[in-house]
Amino acid sequence: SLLEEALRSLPLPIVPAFGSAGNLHAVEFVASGEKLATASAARVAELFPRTVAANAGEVLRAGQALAKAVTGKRVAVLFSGGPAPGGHNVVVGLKQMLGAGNTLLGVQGGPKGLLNGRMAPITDADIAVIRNTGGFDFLGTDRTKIKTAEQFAQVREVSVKHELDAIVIIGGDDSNTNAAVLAEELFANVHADGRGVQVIGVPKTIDGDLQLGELLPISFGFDTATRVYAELVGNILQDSRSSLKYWHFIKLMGRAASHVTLEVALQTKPAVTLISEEIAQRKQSLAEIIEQIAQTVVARAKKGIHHGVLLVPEGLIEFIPEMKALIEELNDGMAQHEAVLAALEGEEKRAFVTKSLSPEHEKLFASLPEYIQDMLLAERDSHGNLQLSLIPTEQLLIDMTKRRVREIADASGTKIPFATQNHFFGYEGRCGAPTLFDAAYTLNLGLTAGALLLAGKTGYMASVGDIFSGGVPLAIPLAGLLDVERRHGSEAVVIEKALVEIDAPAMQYFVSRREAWAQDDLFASPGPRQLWGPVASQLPISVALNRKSQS
Ligand code: FBP
Repeated sequence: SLLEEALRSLPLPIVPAFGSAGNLHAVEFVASGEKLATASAARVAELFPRTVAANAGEVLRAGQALAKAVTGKRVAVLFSGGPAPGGHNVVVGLKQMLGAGNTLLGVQGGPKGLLNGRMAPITDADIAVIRNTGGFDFLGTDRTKIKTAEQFAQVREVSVKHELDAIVIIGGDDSNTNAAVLAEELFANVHADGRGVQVIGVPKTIDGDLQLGELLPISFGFDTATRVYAELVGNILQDSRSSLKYWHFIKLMGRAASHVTLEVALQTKPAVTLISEEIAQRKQSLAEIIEQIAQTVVARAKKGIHHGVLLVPEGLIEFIPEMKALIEELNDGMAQHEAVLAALEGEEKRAFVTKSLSPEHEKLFASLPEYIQDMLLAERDSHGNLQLSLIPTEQLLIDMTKRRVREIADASGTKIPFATQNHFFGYEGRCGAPTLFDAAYTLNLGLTAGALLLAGKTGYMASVGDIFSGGVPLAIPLAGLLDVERRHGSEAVVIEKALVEIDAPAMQYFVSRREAWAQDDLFASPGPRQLWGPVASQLPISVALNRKSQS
């Protein structure tokens, strides 16, 4: 498109440590003085002995320019998990930092493509085409978890066959866990001369749940995706105020965490916004949530307002304590009866599961509409996640609120109009052209990943700190982020998701205003994201608010 053409030539800022666009240089990475470890550090040291010994949990920051140019490296790069705007620019930055003296290979189709050795060199012509464009379509992506001995052997074989010196994994928490595991597996003795394969992760996800304060203020893609959703929600808010007849229930993507929903609420100020983490903290039941929504509908109706917008995070269902307990029991049961369930469908499957549940969960499960029951029984992804984006939570809330509003109307003998529309904004936000923030951030993440490889590092996640004042390339030791949990009776290594913190400034700001937004139409419609002009460099509101309190 014309826009894509214009964006390809858009200049982007480069962090001072790497020089300038026309004169890039690699750097040494030096200890920052900050160390990372989780409560599982001792077990992580047993499971990841070589990377833990080499990296010692130390965060590194860019130092002086490398004294000698590094050449001859062969590096494979892959996307992993859901797409996020800016991914292409990571590849651009990586290619620029590796320069003509090294080879960058693009892995097609994510981790599965790596296992199958599907890769080809990335050329300068490719880079010119993908620069500043949205999507992961250049290489494709998937969600394969690399965990078995057979898969590790496959990666070794592929590394030998393609003479790989390094692998860069662009992904979220699960994918960076993959990166940590591979870094340990491939630490040494992959090639005949005893060399290993370096592995570096790059923090991606629109969900915003890969965060680490100043070290990693936000994952890339969050800014663009929330701006796309905020534009759509803003348009709907204006429509609802114009046509004066609908309540719109909108589910927003973001997996477990409510960062996306909170950010969109801050940008658009709708009548009702549910934040999963707060619901969990207050231990609210589904019935209590419905009561809260119904009371807002009734209060607005009393003022003659028969319209409104409600935002619901896609992960809500897992945060309602009773539903969480039900899902946990279902997860265990489904793992236990995997073979039997695989042969059943529809009514038979629901009946089998219902009778295998404990009495309290049997009742709760039976009370849910079939479309929710079916989604709770759907296959988990290869990381064991419930496929939240497929669960029509917004429809469930509509159905239950309708029932409650009708009861209130009947009891009071009044008429309460409550016409609804449901929406899910998810996939439409993951591949848009990156905002200036995401475009610049990802280019510099790519440069940082490349510089880490040239500096001989492995087992780190690339990051850019101090993004509010020029930016400093950082290396976060992946093993320092790992936790060890027990899942279904065995050990699971995970990077904990960063959830919305209730006492963080962004959440507190929202809490202090939501009552006013509920009572009247005080919405904002931010319009389309801007790539030029006065508001193009605006930061996500939640990131800016939370950062303010740290400075
Ligand atoms: P990751 O970035 O963590 O991979 O996930 C992003 C995401 O968009 C989630 O918000 C959503 O729950 C999920 O992907 C949807 O997955 P899929 O693309 O497999 O339907």
